[in-house]
Amino acid sequence: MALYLITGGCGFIGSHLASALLARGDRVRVLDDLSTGLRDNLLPGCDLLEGDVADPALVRRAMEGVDGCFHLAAIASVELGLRDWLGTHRVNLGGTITVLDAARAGRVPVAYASSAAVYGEQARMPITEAAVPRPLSSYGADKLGSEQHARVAGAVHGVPSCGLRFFNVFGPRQDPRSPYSGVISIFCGRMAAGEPVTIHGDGRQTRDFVPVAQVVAALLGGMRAASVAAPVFNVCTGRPTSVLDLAQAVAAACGVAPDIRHGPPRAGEIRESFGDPALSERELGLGAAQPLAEGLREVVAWLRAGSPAAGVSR
Ligand code: NAD
Ligand code: UD2
Repeated sequence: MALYLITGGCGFIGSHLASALLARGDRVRVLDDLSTGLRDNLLPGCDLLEGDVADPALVRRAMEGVDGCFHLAAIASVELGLRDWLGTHRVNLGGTITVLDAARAGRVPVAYASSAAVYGEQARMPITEAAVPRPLSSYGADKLGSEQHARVAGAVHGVPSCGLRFFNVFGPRQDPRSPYSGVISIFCGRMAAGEPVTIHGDGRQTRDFVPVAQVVAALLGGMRAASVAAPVFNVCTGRPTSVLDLAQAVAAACGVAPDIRHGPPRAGEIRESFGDPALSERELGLGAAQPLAEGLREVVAWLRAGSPAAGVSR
């Protein structure tokens, strides 16, 4: 039985990871400031250290005696990065360096969340890990910075790590009320309530929507693959979906006719994004991801069952 630290363990992805670790008999310690995460997401048996992932003394304490650290705490929004550049940088890059520094003493392996946002706009689809990263957001730049610091942590300080470049993750427990949430939770929340949705721009931009179960499998594989060479992997399905098609698919999952409005495109919007999963399938042992329609039905069922996040405005 191993003990793992999950930073951001009260959040959407972190709480699914905690369930998986507990289910296989491991112990879980969570560090979270509850800024977007929910105390309700903390499973029985998990210890919570409440505080900031960029606080070195707290993170050192959280790291004591652990066999590995899953680092997920971040301000997970491109839009918030645009508004509060320095504040998000402190958490998104500063937090990662704090975690890597705390892992140094015990050479604790770190599997951490990077993002497809590191790629920015790419000419060739699907995007492979060999593409030259060109982030178009401060959020993406901080994720790329996290990867670079992980490389330094391995080469100079002997900290094993693995970076997971999640594409657009979705699933139950993603907050449908937050305007900074992922598009799927916003569309599902609004359509299930009979409300209109707004598409930013013409809706022909594409994304690679990954079910959260696939992300959890990638994190577990990433922990096994962590090394001082600091590898990074795409976590994606290889299947592009336009935002327009997504709106239709969500409407079908909700059993409603879609009421779609169009707003102005987002600043710095990436037009096309879908990844090549071949490397992560080979190296992390990932199987094919669940089909989108099936995953959407699970989100709608969770919302209709009275999700703890529904009704909570943060
Ligand atoms: P989330 O907001 O649900 O989870 C983030 C967690 O981190 C929350 O529990 C929050 O309270 C906590 N947190 C935020 N700032 C903190 C701080 N200063 N100190 C301590 N805890 C703090 O988001 P998520 O979707 O679960 O994202 C998890 C990770 O995956 C993030 O690093 C995010 O950037 C990354 N990621 C997410 C997606 C996606 O589509 N959801 C895609 C790519 C990468
Ligand atoms: C980026 C990253 C993703 C993750 C996320 C964290 C890329 C390709 N993806 O996701 O990996 O790190 O940031 O925030 O960089 N949209 C609408 N209407 C809405 C909401 C969204 O049209 O009400 C559109 C939006 O303009 C975009 C798409 O839906 O084209 C997806 O938006 P998102 O906010 O879910 O995620 P995105 O792509 O910014």
